[in-house]
Amino acid sequence: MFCYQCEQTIGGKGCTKFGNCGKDAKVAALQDLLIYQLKGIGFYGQKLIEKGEKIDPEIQKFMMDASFSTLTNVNFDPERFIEYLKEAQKIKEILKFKTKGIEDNIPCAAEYILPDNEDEMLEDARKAGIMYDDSLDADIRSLRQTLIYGMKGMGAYAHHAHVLGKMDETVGEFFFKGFSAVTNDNLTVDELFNLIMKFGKVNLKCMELLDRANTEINGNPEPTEVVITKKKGPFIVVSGHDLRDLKELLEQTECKGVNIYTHSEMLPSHGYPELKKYKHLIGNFGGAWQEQQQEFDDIPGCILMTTNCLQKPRESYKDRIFTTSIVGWPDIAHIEEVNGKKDFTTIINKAIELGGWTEDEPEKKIIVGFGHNAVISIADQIIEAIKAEKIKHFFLIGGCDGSRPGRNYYTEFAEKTPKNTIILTLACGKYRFNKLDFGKIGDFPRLLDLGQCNDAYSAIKIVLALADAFKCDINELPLSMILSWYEQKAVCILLTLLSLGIRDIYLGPTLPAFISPTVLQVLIDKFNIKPISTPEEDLKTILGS
Ligand code: SF4
Ligand code: SF3
Repeated sequence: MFCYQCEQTIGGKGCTKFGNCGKDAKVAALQDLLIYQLKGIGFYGQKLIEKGEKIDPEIQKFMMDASFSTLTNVNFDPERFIEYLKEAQKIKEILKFKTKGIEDNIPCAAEYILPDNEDEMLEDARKAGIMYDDSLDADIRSLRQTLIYGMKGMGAYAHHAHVLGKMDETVGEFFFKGFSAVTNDNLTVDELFNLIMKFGKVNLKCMELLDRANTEINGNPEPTEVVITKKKGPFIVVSGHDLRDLKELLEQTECKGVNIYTHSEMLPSHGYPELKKYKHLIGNFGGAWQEQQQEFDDIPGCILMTTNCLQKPRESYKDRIFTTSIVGWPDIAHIEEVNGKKDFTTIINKAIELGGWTEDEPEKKIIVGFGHNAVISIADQIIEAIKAEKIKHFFLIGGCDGSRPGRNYYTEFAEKTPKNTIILTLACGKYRFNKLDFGKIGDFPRLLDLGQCNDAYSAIKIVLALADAFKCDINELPLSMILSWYEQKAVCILLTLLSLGIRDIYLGPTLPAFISPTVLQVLIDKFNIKPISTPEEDLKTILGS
């Protein structure tokens, strides 16, 4: 196997025998073969799009879901990948039939026929491997992989928008354009780079679509206090990013005496009016995803994993963790949608049987819910505070968490920011420091949480609104982006920020292994992207003192 798609890749180079995430060589091979199939589908689909034909929305959905399934920490179940592979073959044949007559330059991925036998699939997967063609130019490989990882991230966001009833043709069609492009040997480094910038803009559309889906259905997040301590009674902890799953579970647990806790990226759910109205959405449990094996150990309740990031379940909670949607782990109970509904009876009954915590902990709270609507509604006060020099600078500390010790940088950075600066947080990197007290500036808490990584659109909307208010370029704002990456959703967000021309982003804890030295130099030259150094040094560079 060879995989270098995430930040915890072994030795900062690539996982070759077993993934640090828990992915084994078999699943890695099946995922490679699935991406190969998506390239083949992309080729035929793009030909149809160029002829002015529409692609069936079900096929578009398959492209987003299949891409999402290969994202880090989502699905580890070989059976599910074999199903996807078979479905991919059927779709490819349908599209191939519709494009009858194309004879030249058909890529191997398009011509490939999936065998029935699993062993043969695993054998074939070798030629789908990232490093299979060792004569491929390093920069072309780097840019192709960057685009594929971006599309995996967008697959996740498009999936979330789709389950809430929203689809967009430009977004749906990009999967064909992008997967087709990575099979095209004629594309130059410049052409691939330009396509990646176009992708960044398409991903912005996708994030806007998801924001609309979340807020039209659940209302605009509003500042809300969230209990972060345990309450007596049976419970289910909901992890991941899927607000529809959370809502369905809240509906089905009403009056059942089962408390619902958010975990990790589900924390911002407490700010949505249509979710917080459920009194048994009782609080938030635990920290970021990489703490789950300790936090779930012997837990007297159930866990529902709705999306990434799932780690290998320990024996002590294997019988009480459930997956749903695209997420999967072999031999872990999976709740599937049937006729547009999910039946959560099994997990609810199991939670009741386990009995839950036996007493209340002394209560502690934090505040969430500063999405774009909440922040923009107090824009006048923020602008006044900036003009009066009460607020000197904004730091967007956003992105993923992970287990690398270098990630302490983000906590230390937040702690060292001057008292007259505001910290905006986004995604799961904040769980290391969001329970600390940063104080207030006037009426504003110094730490304002914008939401999940899925809410990156909020950050972009706020930045654009501030630039508009000050009649300046976004790069002239007193705002710095200090980003941490781990998986491929962070890749697509970063590409969107770059496509908007945002410069001087600080990126860590390490740089992606799939970025070649030449591509990195292009990013430095065009966007002045900077690897993080120390909090002191970076703060000094940013604030100039
Ligand atoms: Fe390694 Fe990350 Fe790939 Fe898992 S997803 S195999 S940890 S590079
Ligand atoms: Fe986190 Fe997995 Fe990236 Fe949603 S939950 S940001 S890592």
